[in-house]
Amino acid sequence: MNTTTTNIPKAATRDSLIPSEQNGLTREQIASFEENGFLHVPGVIAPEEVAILQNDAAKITEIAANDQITNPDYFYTRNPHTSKMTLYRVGYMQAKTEAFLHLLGHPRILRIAEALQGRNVLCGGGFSMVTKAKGWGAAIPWHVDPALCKVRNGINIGIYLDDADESNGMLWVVPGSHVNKGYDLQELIEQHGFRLPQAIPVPTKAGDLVIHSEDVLHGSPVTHSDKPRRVVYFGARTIEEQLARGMDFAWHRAMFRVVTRAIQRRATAAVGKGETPFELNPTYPECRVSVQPDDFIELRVTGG
Ligand SMILES: O=C(O)CCC(=O)C(=O)O
Repeated sequence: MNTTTTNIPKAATRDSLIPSEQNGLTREQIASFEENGFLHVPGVIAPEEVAILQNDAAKITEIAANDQITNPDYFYTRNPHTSKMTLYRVGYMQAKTEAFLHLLGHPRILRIAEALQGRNVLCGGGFSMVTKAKGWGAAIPWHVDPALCKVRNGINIGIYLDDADESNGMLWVVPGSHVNKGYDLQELIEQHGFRLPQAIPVPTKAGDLVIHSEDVLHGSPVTHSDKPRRVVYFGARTIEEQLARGMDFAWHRAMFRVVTRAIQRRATAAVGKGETPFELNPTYPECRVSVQPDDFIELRVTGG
C-alpha cells in the first residue's frame, strides 16, 4: 500500500489554485485561521438540513447509548460515577445515513476546505460524530490531533448539530498554539485543570462550523447537562501530505470516490436543490475518479 515518498511536490499555494469567485472564505477569515489556528464560521448549514441531521443523529445514538455496540465505529468510555460505559463518538458517519453522506458533499464546506488547503485538498478523513451523553458527557481532554504532518498541517472541520455553550460542553481552544509550541501540556493541565491560561471558549449555534488546525490545542469539558451537544468532524489534508505519510494513489482514489459519491447524491437530494455542486479537480491525474450512479462505492475507507 505504501508508495515511495521521493519527488513529492510542495503543497501548491492557495492563491494560485482557488478561483476567487468560488472561495469559501474571505481573505480576512483565512488570515484569522492562520493566525489563531481555528475559525468559527456561523450559519453554514441551513436549519432544514440541521433538523434532518439532528433526527438521524438521535436515531443512530438511541440504541447505542443504552446498549454498548460491539463495532469499532462506536466509542465508549466509563462514567466514573455510575461505571456505565458511555457513548462519546461514532465513526464513519458518511456510511450511517444518506443525510450524513450528503453533508460530506456540502459545497460550501468543501469550498472552505479548499480555501484553507488548496486545490489538492482531500476531505472526508475520520468522519465522526462527537456526542456528549445526557447527564454525564465525557470530556475530550486538551490535545492536539496526533497528526505529525510533514508537508502541510491538516485541518478538522467541526459541523455543529446543536447550539453549544457553557452548559453543554462547548469547544475551547488556545489561539495561536499551533505555532507557539513552547508549552508543556501535561504541566499546564496539572496546574490549571481544564481552564488553561489563554484558553478561550467557542460558543456556537447549530449549523455553524468551527475549523481547527490539527496542531492547535483544543478540547471540551465534561458535562452534566441533559442538552445534547453533537459535533460532526471530518478532516481535510492535501494530497501532498497524504503521499508524504505513505498513502498510495489507490487509497487516494478510494477516498475521492467517497467524496464524489457524496457530491453526486447531494446534487439529486432535496438538500442540494439550487446549489452549485463542488467540483473536485486535483492536479494529480492519478487521483481523478469516475463514479457512475449504480457503481458500488465502499464508503468506509480506513487509513490516512
Ligand atoms: O468537539 C470536541 O469536543 C472536540 C473533539 C476533538 O477534538 C476530537 O475528537 O479530537
